[in-house]
Amino acid sequence: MTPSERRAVVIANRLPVAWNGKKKEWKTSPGGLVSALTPILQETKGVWIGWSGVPDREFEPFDHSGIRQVPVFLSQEEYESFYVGFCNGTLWPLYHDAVREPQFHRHWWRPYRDVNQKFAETAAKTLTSEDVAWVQDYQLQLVPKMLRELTTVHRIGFYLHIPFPPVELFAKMPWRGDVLEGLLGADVLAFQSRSSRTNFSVAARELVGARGSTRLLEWEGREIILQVAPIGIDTTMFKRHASSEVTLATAELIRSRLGDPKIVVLGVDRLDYTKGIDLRMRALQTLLDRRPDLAGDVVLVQIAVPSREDVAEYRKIRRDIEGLVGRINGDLAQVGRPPIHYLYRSVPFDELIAYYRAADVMLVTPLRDGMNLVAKEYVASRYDNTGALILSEFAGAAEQLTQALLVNPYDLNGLADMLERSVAMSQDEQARRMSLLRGSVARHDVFWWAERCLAPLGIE
Ligand code: ADQ
Repeated sequence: MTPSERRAVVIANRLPVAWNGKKKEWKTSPGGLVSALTPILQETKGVWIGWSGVPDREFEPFDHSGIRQVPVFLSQEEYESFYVGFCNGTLWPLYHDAVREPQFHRHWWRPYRDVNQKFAETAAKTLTSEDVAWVQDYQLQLVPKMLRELTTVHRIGFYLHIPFPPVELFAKMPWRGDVLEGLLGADVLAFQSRSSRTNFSVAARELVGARGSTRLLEWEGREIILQVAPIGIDTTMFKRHASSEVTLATAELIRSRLGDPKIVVLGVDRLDYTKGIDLRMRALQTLLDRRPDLAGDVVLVQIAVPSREDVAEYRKIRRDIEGLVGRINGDLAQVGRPPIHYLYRSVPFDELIAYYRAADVMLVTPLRDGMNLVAKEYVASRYDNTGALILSEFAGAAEQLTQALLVNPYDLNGLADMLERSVAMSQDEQARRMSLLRGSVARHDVFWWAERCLAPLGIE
């Protein structure tokens, strides 16, 4: 069998389609991962295994966009303990530098293990010894080992979309050995950044006795490749939409609705405590306190997508941020000219790109982020080399986007300084930095990423 004939079987927490209960149909979920993998899965007659997103509801396997979709059933109870509990209450904060206290509960761990087993068993029914299994993300870290026990699949790959934490933090997790052994079941483990790969290698050597280096580990008589494969976006598609007349007209309209300020600063994030939304608002406040002459000239638009509202910490961060917006606007607004415009909603793709076009400065300030695609989407939309990107050093993207204005988001004065610098940045400096950034984002797009991940698994 040649590499191009090998079937790729993606195993992810969610299917690439979502069930619309009213219309009783499946709709493709937008996103880079789906658009990158769709052609590969179509060509190789691949399969996607994942949860439908609807608890307590059985769905039969079906075909969508030329791809076989195999839904995994999750009960409401499993959704709460596996997904809301262990995935989002334990792993998410632990893997993001414990910026919130991770909760360690045995009654969440057991369902995590059982749900991983269920995914592995569903996949095992489909996988043949010629296939490649490609497991995605932190929800399914035990699946590689389980697949090795249940199948004779050609190769097993795993991709971690979020950071892998330093061993000092990871070591706190009572089930650290099970998680490491689960991951070491893969042939190739891929990470967003060099630091995540190093952290994993150290943890595997120190905590379960794997041998080897940052790039190659030996475990139970097998070799495991550790790869760095930063995820990218479909840059051509972003450029095309960003330069359309409709987008440019919408961008103008956005600026005029904001009162035609001199500088529009933009933040776009899922509303998550890892994204540093509060810190960027406080930095703006610091800047306006320091430079009252900028009031009215500089406005921040923050678009926050509702996220994980079933998790208590997320309801709290929403309240905190909305309180902060109220306080800052209360302190600093002139009538009709608030310094912060806050939108709590998901905006359609076309409108999102118009915001990227309307923004002079993009503020991306996560406390920790696997990659951060928003930073790359902004860069890809600045086809005319205008605009400035302020980027946290703690986003995976900072390893690639070295021409951004890199900041430590915890340093409020430093962040305010950088904001001040960005609003005054000359056209020449903007163009020099942006053209280098655009080159980097275009070279490492989502198709480059998919190829980089799949080639060592035997798919070309
Ligand atoms: P996320 O934490 O969700 O992803 P990010 O990489 O920024 O973070 O991706 C968010 C996506 O949602 C972007 O494509 C963006 O366009 C979209 N989006 C954000 N706000 C939006 C809004 N208001 N309206 C509409 N769309 C919006 C996780 C990891 C990241 C990693 C990705 C991919 O946490 O570190 O980069 O997976 O691997």
